[in-house]
Amino acid sequence: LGLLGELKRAIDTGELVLHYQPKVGLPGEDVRGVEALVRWEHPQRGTVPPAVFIPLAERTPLIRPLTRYVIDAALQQCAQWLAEGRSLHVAVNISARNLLDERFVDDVLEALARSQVPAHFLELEVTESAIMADPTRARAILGRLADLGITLSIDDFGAGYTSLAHLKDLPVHRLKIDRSFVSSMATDPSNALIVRSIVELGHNLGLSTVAEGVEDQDTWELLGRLGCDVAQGYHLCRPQPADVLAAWFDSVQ
Ligand code: G
Ligand code: G
Ligand code: NA
Ligand code: MN
Repeated sequence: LGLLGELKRAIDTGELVLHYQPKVGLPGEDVRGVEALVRWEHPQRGTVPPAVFIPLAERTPLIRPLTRYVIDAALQQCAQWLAEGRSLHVAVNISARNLLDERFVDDVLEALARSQVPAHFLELEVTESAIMADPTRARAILGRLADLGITLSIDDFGAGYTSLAHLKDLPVHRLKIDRSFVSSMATDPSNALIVRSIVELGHNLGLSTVAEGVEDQDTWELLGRLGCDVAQGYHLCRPQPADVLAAWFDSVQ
């Protein structure tokens, strides 16, 4: 079996596991939700990072069952948190190919029905490049997802090339500022200026802003001064399995 064949098997055997990274509101430090990040616990190769197998799956129809698996697992975890009294929104990354698939909205609806989780607890993160692959079609599918009450974020914002003309017409709710600007903004004034401009652009368009890749306290404080709404990064918490995160949730409550 090649890696792709093994991946196909891995979806059924439970070798794909989700880690979750908290998203924290600024400046109050309230936990808003988590981003689900998939990992492949391969019996021989060890942990295979998503940067290796997601691009592989994205070039094939396998990305559909893979994304379905991730959405299902994330919503099951969300349901468990809700049952424990933790009101956490869960964000899942989706691929360009998911967004171009006629069946994607139905796949999401079925996963919501299986989990019994209300749609507004689900967030989908889509990169700029996935949207720009076919902006008209992306707008239509994102519109249907938004109508269901799902929160939509543009991931890695600023790193791609979303035209502002498209941005103002997209039915999205959040901009996630690319971590290439965020992680060095405390020491690099031009990156701080870019982050500030994206926060203002987002707010002017009625979108909330999320900074990813927050790695130190200076960056956290600067983001607060710039009016950024939410932060995510190693400074706050690394992506971890849900059982490990439980202790972190208790420690910040
Ligand atoms: O978690 P990590 O930094 O290794 O993730 C690397 C990349 O893989 C990121 O761009 C992230 O968005 C992507 N990724 C992680 N999990 C998923 C997933 O479930 N689906 C998709 N499409 N991408 C994912
Ligand atoms: O492309 P996407 O934004 O989905 O990527 C999320 C990835 O970023 C995850 O794989 C996660 O492991 C990684 N990540 C999360 N926080 C930080 C951080 O503070 N610094 C860096 N360098 N990477 C981070
Ligand atoms: Na993401
Ligand atoms: Mn991102």
